[in-house]
Amino acid sequence: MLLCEIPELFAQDEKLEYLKEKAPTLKSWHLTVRQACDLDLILNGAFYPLTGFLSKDEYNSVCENMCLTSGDLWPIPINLDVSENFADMIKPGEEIALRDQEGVILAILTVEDIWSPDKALEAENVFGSNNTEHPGVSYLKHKAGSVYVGGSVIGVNKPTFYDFKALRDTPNELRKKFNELGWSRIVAFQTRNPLHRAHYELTHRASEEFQANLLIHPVVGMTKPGDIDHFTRVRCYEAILHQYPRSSTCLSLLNLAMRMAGPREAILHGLIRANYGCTHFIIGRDHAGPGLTSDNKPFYEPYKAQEFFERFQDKININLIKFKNFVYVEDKAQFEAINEVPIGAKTLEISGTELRRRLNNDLPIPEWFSFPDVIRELRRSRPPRNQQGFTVFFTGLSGSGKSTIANALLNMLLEIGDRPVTLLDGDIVRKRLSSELGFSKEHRDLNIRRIGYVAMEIVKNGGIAICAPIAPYEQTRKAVREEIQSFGSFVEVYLSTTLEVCERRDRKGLYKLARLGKIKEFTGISDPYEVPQSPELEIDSENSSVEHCASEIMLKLRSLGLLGARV
Ligand code: PPS
Repeated sequence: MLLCEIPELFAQDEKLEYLKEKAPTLKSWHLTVRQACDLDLILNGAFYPLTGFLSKDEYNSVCENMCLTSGDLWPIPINLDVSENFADMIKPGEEIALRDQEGVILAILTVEDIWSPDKALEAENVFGSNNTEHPGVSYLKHKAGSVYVGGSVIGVNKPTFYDFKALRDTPNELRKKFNELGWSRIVAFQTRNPLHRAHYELTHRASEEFQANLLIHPVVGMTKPGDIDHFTRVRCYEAILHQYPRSSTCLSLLNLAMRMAGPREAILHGLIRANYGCTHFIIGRDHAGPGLTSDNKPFYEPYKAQEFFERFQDKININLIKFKNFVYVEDKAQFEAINEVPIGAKTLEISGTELRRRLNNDLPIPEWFSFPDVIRELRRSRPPRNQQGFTVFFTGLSGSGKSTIANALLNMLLEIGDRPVTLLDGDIVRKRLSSELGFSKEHRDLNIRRIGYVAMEIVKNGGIAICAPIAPYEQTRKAVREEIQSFGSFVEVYLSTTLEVCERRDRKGLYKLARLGKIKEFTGISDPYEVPQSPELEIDSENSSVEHCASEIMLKLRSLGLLGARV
């Protein structure tokens, strides 16, 4: 039986012309990366039956009962979160233009309602947790705007992608491809990681056991912070595609923004793959799970996603294929599901953390674990830690010694000369990057975010960024840390030199003016400084020389493996 087309939400012909004329006159919302992914999948039918961003009633129904107001199963709220400022500018019934980061108008949304969600309740319902160690909860609480806007959308421009164009398919493009190939049984494999031999075995077996063609369908939208970037992963997938039977395997990329919501997300993944025309869907041990809490407890119990999926199976138009974890059985020189391993047999496993450790330290990775071509790609994009970029982020009161020590560190690292080094000193940044900003909380945060952004770009490209602002707020420092850690290490150095000492030094005479009330909002005097909760290093510069402080930092960097053994 041929697969039919799934409804897309793009305007056509005259209506399209009319909307293109009208769109530039509307108020605009610039989509975040996550919203751009969501909109893409709403418009192209991957999120069918959604017709827009959820309205308030639908949102409540999805959060509480996992269904839309129509009764259709839908597990994850897909919301347009905006700032309070923007929300104040719009009203129900109004049309707004949704633009991508470059300003291209992708769609028009007709505002149905505007409301402030109860995020704690949403987190509990959707993620089963309010713990911000969960990346989905953290995004919800720290990144998502505080107001949601619901309403239907109509597409005016298709999003453009310049990478791996040939591998990006909409549901209808893939359905057409399956029809042309004569595929009617298709098993989809969802992944946000490179494929190693265990994944290869599992997918191969699923396809053989269920006599189904295989769709390798990796997520290239947003995955868990810290994951391997999709460029590297797709090169890895391409590198091993030839291992699969060519006539029954297909690789296609999915522009999904994952929430890491485990069981609920497994259902979303199943619904999406059904929309893509697949008949079977593989779910393993910890599907879309974010891993462990800091107390080593899993956010979701092993195989919980499988159980959950089974409960709703009759409402999902795709068959579940359950798999146990695969381990390598040494005596048999092959992979087996953990429950089928002969008693007493020696098994081998390499966890994601262990793999990262080996890549970071340039250690061997055995061939039973992965394919040489995959490892080559991974090593290319993730050089050992002592060749990666990193950030040293100083924080402390004015006069605590940040600039002086940062400058000494800069010179010590330049002397080594193996990576480019940039110093983003507080004063200099305020002249060159943030000259229009003052010292309110909002402006300080913006200043630190800018520094963080530049540092992230430096680290991404293999350089060393030394940042030396006051950075008085813990939450902002944490946000910058998270952003940078996706690309390299973040070493926070807290200069704990006391206010008394800083004030006694008063090298710039600012404390005096602050005490006289001539400088307002002065950190430590009339503005807060939040002490870092877990910096990598704490230094009190009162009784130490600059050389000593800088060499302490060098020792720390060495102990973290960030400096080569012989430098
Ligand atoms: S922040 O909070 O991180 O944005 O501050 P930062 O950009 O590092 O501050 C840079 C320098 O500005 C001087 N200065 C003040 N500091 C704190 N509070 C107030 N109100 C203020 N006004 C001016 C101060 O010299 C900072 O430099 P350092 O090197 O810390 O002395």
